[in-house]
Parts: sequence; structure tokens; C-alpha cells
Amino acid sequence: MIATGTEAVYREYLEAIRVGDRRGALAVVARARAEGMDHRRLYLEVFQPALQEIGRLWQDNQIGVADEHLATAITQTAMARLYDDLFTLSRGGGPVMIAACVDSERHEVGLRMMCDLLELEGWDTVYLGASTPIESLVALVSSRKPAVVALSASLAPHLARLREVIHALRERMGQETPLVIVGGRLFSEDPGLAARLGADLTARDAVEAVELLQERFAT
Ligand code: B12
Repeated sequence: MIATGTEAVYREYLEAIRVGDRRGALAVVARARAEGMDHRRLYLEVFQPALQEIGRLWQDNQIGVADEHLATAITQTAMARLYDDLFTLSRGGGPVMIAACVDSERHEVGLRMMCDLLELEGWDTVYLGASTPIESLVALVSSRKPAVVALSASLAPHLARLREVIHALRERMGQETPLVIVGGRLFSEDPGLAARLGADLTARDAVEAVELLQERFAT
């Protein structure tokens, strides 16, 4: 079936990852790109809701942990393939951002989306991914001195460690501390949370994050 419009692409993509059909899922994405769907729509209107639905099916015991792992892995593969486009579409040379999920936080896909979309706008993102130890993150930020540090958290028990990182960065770097942006499921649900943890900025999703950072760092 030929997909027309985002809704059809979403449904086909979801069905493919739900049954673990990697080739089928990648074909849906390739066709959507060929038909002109951009990265923002693919990330926010196809991958994000598809993974949320996978989470719901997992929670309801309609699929198992292995099925969820496979669906996530397929999405990471799809994103890695789309990443190739960034080299042709992005001019580079923009501000630097270091991005990490702190400590035992393993939900990394949303943060990766934000990095990819910023790369498209010419940013240079240093994506560290899941479970980054606090001390080595602070050491890297202190030595590289990026314009922005982005931290992602999806689970409430991880918020205390996120607050610790922000505190450690401010203590070590003082006035040189980069702008700290935080996000993830918890922040989308509670917009005041970011300020309470000591962060400078938050955004509900990757597209809003890119817009806010572009405004702040417009040249
Ligand atoms: C994939 C997944 C996993 C994978 C993650 C793999 C990976 N490499 O990332 C694995 C298997 C590791 C996993 C593990 C667990 N998970 Co999980 N997981 C999911 C799932 C299905 C999808 C997450 C995802 O990628 N979503 C898509 C992305 C794009 O959305 P997003 O993360 O919200 O990101 C967007 C925004 O939030 C924002 N954003 C994200 N980061 C940042 C950062 C900044 C700076 C900014 C500005 C914005 C921003 O932009 C993004 C793009 O728009 C969700 C379901 C769901 N509803 O999300 C459950 C879910 C989050 N997991 C859940 C749970 C319970 C767990 C476990 C505790 C399960 C267990 N018993 O082991 C563990 C905890 C692991 C840990 N220590 O972190 C629950 C959380 C429930 C709750 N109330 O806390 C959920 C909601 C599933 C459910 N319905 O029950 N999980």
C-alpha cells in the first residue's frame, strides 16, 4: 500500500515495528522521505507517537519486552540512516551542544532526536546517549565548554541525579556554565519542573527545543 500523508505513514510504520519487520519499517521511511516528508515530521509525527504506542502495548501486556526492544532498535536504525542526510543538508559550524542522559537513565531516543534536528540547523552536537556517569560528564563539559548542555530524563527517580549534575556544573564552572536545557517525558508533563531543578530552559518536544535554542543563539 502506498502511504499518503503523515497519518498513513505513521500507521504503516507502527505496524511494521510492532511485528518487528525491520525491512518493512525502513521501506516506509525511505518512501516517506522520497515523497518529501522532512525529518521533523518523521521524528515527531511518526517515530515519537509510534514508540509511545509501543510503550502502551507493552504496558498492557499486548507485546513483550523483546518486541519493545526490537521496535526501539528498528527506530534507532531508521534514525541512523536519516542521519546520513544531515551531512548533505546541514552547513555545520554552529554552536556546540553536549547532550546526555544522566546516571541510570536509559531512555535516549528523544534526546537523540533533538541532537539530529539541531545538526540540521548547523549545530555541532556531542551526543553521549544513555547512562552517562555524572563525574565524566562534568569533566567533559568543563574541558569542551559548549554553548549548551542538554539533559534528558524520563523517570522520576532519576531527577535527583539530574539536579546534582546541574549543581556540579554551576559549582565547577561558575559564570562559564553553559546554558542548561532539560527535557523528556516528565518535563513535558510539568513545565515548572525544569526551573525547580536549576535548569535554564526546557521544551515539550525536540522541535520546540530547536526553536528555542535557535532564538537564543541566533547570529
Ligand atoms: C523505548 C523505551 C524503553 C527502552 C529505552 C531504549 C533507548 N535506547 O532509549 C528501555 C527498554 C531501555 C526502557 C526501559 C525502561 N522503561 Co521505558 N519506555 C520506552 C518507550 C516505549 C519509548 C520511549 C521513547 O523513546 N519515546 C519516544 C521519544 C521520542 O519520546 P520522548 O522520550 O518523550 O522524547 C521527546 C520529548 O520528551 C523531548 N525530549 C526528550 N529528551 C529531551 C531532552 C531535552 C533537553 C529536551 C529539551 C527535550 C527532550 O523531545 C523528544 C522528541 O520530541 C516508553 C513509552 C513512552 N510513552 O514514551 C517507555 C516508558 C518511558 N518506560 C517506562 C518504564 C517503566 C521503563 C522501565 C522502568 C521498565 C523496567 N521495569 O525495566 C525501564 C527503566 C530503564 C531506565 N533505567 O531508564 C514507562 C515509564 C512509566 C512512568 N510512569 O515512569 C514508559 C512510559 C512505558 C509505559 N507506558 O509504562 N524503556
